[in-house]
This record gives sequence, C-alpha cells and structure tokens, in this order.
Amino acid sequence: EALSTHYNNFYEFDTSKDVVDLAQALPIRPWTITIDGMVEKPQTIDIDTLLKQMPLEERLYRHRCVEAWSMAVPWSGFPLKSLVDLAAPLSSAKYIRFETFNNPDVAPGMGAAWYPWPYVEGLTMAEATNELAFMVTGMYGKPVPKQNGAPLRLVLPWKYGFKSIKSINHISFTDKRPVTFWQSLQSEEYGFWANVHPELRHPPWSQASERVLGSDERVPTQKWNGYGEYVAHLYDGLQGEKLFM
Ligand SMILES: Nc1nc2c(c(=O)[nH]1)N[C@H]1C(S)=C(S)[C@@H](COP(=O)(O)O)O[C@H]1N2
Ligand SMILES: [Mo]
Repeated sequence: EALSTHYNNFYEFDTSKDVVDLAQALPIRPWTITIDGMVEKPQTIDIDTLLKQMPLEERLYRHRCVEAWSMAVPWSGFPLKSLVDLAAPLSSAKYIRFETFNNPDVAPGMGAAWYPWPYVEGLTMAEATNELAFMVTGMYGKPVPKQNGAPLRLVLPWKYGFKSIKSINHISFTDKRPVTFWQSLQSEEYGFWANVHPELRHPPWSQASERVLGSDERVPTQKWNGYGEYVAHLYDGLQGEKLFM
C-alpha cells in the first residue's frame, strides 16, 4: 500500500487500477497514421482506409520478452513490407522510425517527465522489408485489444518484445538511425538492435533460458528466437555492431 501511495503521488492517477482498465480510455477510431520523410508518397491515412488496401493474414509467432519469459501468439495483420511499398521510400531512406500517440489525458503515465514519451522504435529498411516483420491488427482471431497495442502495432519475432511498438500513429523514413525510447533511457542495456541471443546481452540478468508462460517449464533460449534461417543474413557485415542488446 505504501508503494501504491508513493506511485500515485508520482503519477497523479490511481495506480491500483489495472492497466487493462486504464487502457480502455484510448480512442482507436478515428485513427490516422502519418507516413512521411524520405518517401515518394507522404500521406496521412485513416486506419480503415489503410486496412482495406493491406493483405490481411494470420501468423503464429514465438514471442520472447527481454525479462526472460516467452509464449506463442496467434496474430493477424499484414506484412510491414506492404506498408513500405505503399509509402514508396526513396533510395536515400535507410531506416524507419515508428512513433506512438502521445496523450497524457488518455495515458496518464505519459505525464511522467522522466520518460521520453512518446514511445519510439526503429528498424533498418532491410529488417522492415523482411518477410517476418509484421504489422498487427488482431490476435486470437479478434481485433487486438487496446492494452496490446490497438489499433496497429508492430511484431518482430526475432527481437526482444520491447521492439514491438504499440498504437503506432507516425511512421517516418529517414537516413538517420532512430534513437529508441529505451536507448535514450538506458543505452548500456537497451540498444537499437535487440536481437534475441542466449548469451550476448548485457547483464543484469541472464538470457540463457526463458519461462514459458502458462507452464512451469523453462526452456533454453534460441539465437534469433529460433528465426535465424529467415533473418540471420540481414546482419551480414554488421558484426561490429552490438546486435544482441
Ligand atoms: N507504444 C508503446 N509500445 C510499447 C511500450 C510502450 O511503452 N509504448 N512498451 C514496450 C515494452 S518495454 C514492453 S515490455 C511491452 C509491454 O507490453 P505488455 O504490457 O503487453 O506486456 O510493450 C512494448 N511496446
Ligand atoms: Mo519492457
């Protein structure tokens, strides 16, 4: 209770409320996504207009959290590559920068000045156009719940879960490597790449094994979260980078 009061004073909202309940305040219609930067077709597009143009499909992916748990999730959505094609990036574009809505009235935690809101993530163009990079609109055969990133989130199954930015409303194509939310907070622990590896991530805790949610099992963690045959080649020539943190 003391801790709860402490956090309530910081955040000025009722932290005893479950995040699932708080998340329901997020309006997800209308919702627009602004696509800009180094593209032939900058645009602000309504989510439903976008979805009509995207090839929707279902995928079952392993999900590996940096806090050493894992699960398999049946997602629905469309390949990020389809959205990249819609934007028609210029050859000068080297990275994509993703940004979340920023509204402390709806998401009171965003009022906390010690976090660099809004949430920002980034990918290289090669990563973004890889067949595994997936834009999610649903899970378990239903629209994705607000607490899980409605109406549009990213899923990158070979990277730690925190790369999977939720509730995206801004996608920029750029020649500068984006500085991600967690990098700007703690660059020693959270890098740009964040690919899953059982041995190489910076401490404080081991990534050698993972707790499988919903069971008492711990299983060994796999490099690239098991997706190496699809993604390992993306990193040829980048061995000098801290690919696994
Ligand atoms: N938009 C947005 N996406 C985000 C985050 C965030 O704060 N905002 N946090 C990331 C981190 S660090 C984690 S651990 C997961 C948390 O998702 P969960 O609450 O569904 O477990 O979302 C990731 N995606
Ligand atoms: Mo996290």
